[in-house]
Amino acid sequence: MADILGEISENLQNGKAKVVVELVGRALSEGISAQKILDDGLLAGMGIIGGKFKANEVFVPEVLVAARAMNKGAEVLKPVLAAEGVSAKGKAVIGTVKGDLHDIGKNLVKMMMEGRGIETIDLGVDVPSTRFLEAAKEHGVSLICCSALLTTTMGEIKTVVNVIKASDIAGKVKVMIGGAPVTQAFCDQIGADGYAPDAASAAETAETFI
Ligand code: B1M
Repeated sequence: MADILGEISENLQNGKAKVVVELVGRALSEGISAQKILDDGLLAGMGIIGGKFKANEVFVPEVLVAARAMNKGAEVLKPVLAAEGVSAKGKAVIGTVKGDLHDIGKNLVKMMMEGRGIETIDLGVDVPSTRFLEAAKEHGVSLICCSALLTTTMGEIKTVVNVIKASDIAGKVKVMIGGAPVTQAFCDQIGADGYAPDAASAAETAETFI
C-alpha cells in the first residue's frame, strides 16, 4: 500500500497529472480508502513541494504543475470522499483586493491551501471589500484571505478589515493578508489577524485559523 501512495506523492511532485490520476484510480480499486490516498498520497506530495518552495528549492512553475496534478487527483477522489462522508477541514474565501489585477501569488496561495484540505472559494481579482463580506456570509467561512501586489492597493486590505469589523460576523471570521508589499508590521498596524510572506506559510497559517 505504502508503495502506491509513495508513487502518487512522487509523481505529483513531478507534476505528472495523468500518472497521478491513473495511480489514484488504481489505489481506489485496490481498496485503499479515499481519505488515505488524499492524506498519504496527494497531500503528502503537496506538503513536500510546499516545503521545497519555501526553501527556494523549487519555484513557481514546479508548484503550478504539482498543484495541477493535485487537483486532477483530487477530482478522482471527490465523489468517493463525499460518499465516505469526508468533508473539507474548513472553508475560506480568497481574492485580490479592489484595484489590483495581480493573481499569480493569490492562485498559488489558494492551491497550497487546497493542498492542505481547506476548501477555498476564489473571488478572483479586483474584489471590493463588500464582496469579501458577502462571500464570507454566503459560504459560511471562518477565514478571509486578501492579496495585494501594489503599494497603491495595500490600503484596500485595511478597508476589508474595517468592513468585517463593522459587520455582524466580526469576531467569527479571521482575515489573513499577504502579497509582495505587505508585511507583518502592516498587518499589526491595520489589525488584520494574520500575515504570511509566501504561499506555503499562508497555507500553514490558514490551517491554524480554520
Ligand atoms: Co505588475 N507590478 N503591474 N503586473 N507585476 C509589480 C507588482 C511591480 C513590483 C513591478 C515593478 O514595478 N517592479 C509593480 C508594483 C510597484 C508597487 O506597487 N510598488 C507593478 C506595477 C506597477 C504594475 C502596473 C501598475 C503596471 C502598469 O500598468 N503601469 C499594473 C497594475 C495593474 C493592476 O493590478 N491594476 C501591473 C500589471 C501587471 C500584469 C497584468 C502585467 C502582470 C500580472 C499578471 C497576473 O497576475 N495575472 C504583472 C506582473 C506579472 C508583475 C510582476 C512582474 C510579478 C508579480 C508576480 O506574479 N510574482 C511584479 C514584479 C515582481 O514581483 N517581480 C509586478 C510572482 C508571485 C508568485 O509572487 O504575487 O508576490 P507574489 O506572491 C507571493 C507572495 O507575495 C505571497 O505568496 C506568493 C507566493 O509565494 N502572497 C501571499 C501573495 N498573496 C498572498 C496572500 C496571502 C499570503 C501570502 O494571504 C492571504
